[in-house]
Amino acid sequence: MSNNSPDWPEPIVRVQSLSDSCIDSIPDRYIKPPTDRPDSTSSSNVNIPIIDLGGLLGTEPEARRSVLQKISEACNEWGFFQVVNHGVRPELMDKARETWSEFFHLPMELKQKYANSPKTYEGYGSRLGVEKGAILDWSDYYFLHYLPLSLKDYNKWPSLPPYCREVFDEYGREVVKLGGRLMKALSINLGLEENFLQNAFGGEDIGACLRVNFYPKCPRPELTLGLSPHSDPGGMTMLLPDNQVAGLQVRKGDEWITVKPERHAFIVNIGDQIQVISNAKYKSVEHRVIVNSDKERVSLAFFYNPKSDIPIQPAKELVSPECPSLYPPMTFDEYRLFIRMRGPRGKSQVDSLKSSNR
Ligand SMILES: O=C(O)CCC(=O)C(=O)O
Repeated sequence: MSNNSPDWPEPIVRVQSLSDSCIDSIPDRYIKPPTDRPDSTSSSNVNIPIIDLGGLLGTEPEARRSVLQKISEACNEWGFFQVVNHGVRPELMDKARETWSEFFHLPMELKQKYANSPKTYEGYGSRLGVEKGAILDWSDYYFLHYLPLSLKDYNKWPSLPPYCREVFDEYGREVVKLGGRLMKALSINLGLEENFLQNAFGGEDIGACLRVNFYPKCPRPELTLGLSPHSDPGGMTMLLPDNQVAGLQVRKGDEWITVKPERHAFIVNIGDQIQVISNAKYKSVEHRVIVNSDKERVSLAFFYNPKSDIPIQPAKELVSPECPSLYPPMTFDEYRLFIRMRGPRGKSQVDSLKSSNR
């Protein structure tokens, strides 16, 4: 998006306000075409893998190997997994989720002070793309930066509820540490030196940001989605889901699998930038969110991203005459502009980067 599109193409409507006023119908803007609507008949018992990271943090080589193996299988088979025993305190996870939930229940005029624009997306938002007339998702969100420090701006973080900045700060620090540990595991599993991905992401200068999603109750959940299918544009996402309400669905072949969150687990997924660096050995996977009529839902998606102005390209170690490089170098800044113009679009964005399409 260019700097000459400083605002949204249409007046912003908060989904939370719609939810309060819609009794048994939803505006046409939120109704998806029939093929994109959730399928109420799917009730699979399958779940994404749940991995105990305890062995990764300890000193026992066999336990470490076994965790690495499970992560490797999950990355190859799903691109998604849950982690428990990950080192982030459960009380901090609960506190962060509760504090954000309180934020979304503040009076609208207080939240509106943080209304965002498509220039940086920081703040309180209700749509992702800037395409005029687009069909919208049934969710509001709050987006903020943790890293690099040059982008971290407390003026753009909420100041209420009291102490929220301290809670969000500690949460960010702890989740960044978890991200660093997972990056090592992924590097080793890709056959790279353990600091490879971290270095390719810019070492200490990575980007880290949070999108808190708020999905209000919806009187016609069968017609809409809380978040349309997309893969995550960044490196890796660590999601803290709602502890009461499921909603995240991951694509597996032609099916959408509803994730059953494990208590105090993070849901981890591979983003487009790791797909690029791994030369598509690992793939970012499409996911979406469904809503329901009797419960709202809150989730915290923490994005662990490359430094935004360095070229991201396949690792030379993973390129050979049999596996030629699939992607040309591109900075994350360039990629993000391209994504944000259009809003969530399944896997079409990363797939269109492939060298052969250019
Ligand atoms: O709410 C969720 O469970 C998933 C959110 C998500 O996919 C995202 O924020 O990118």
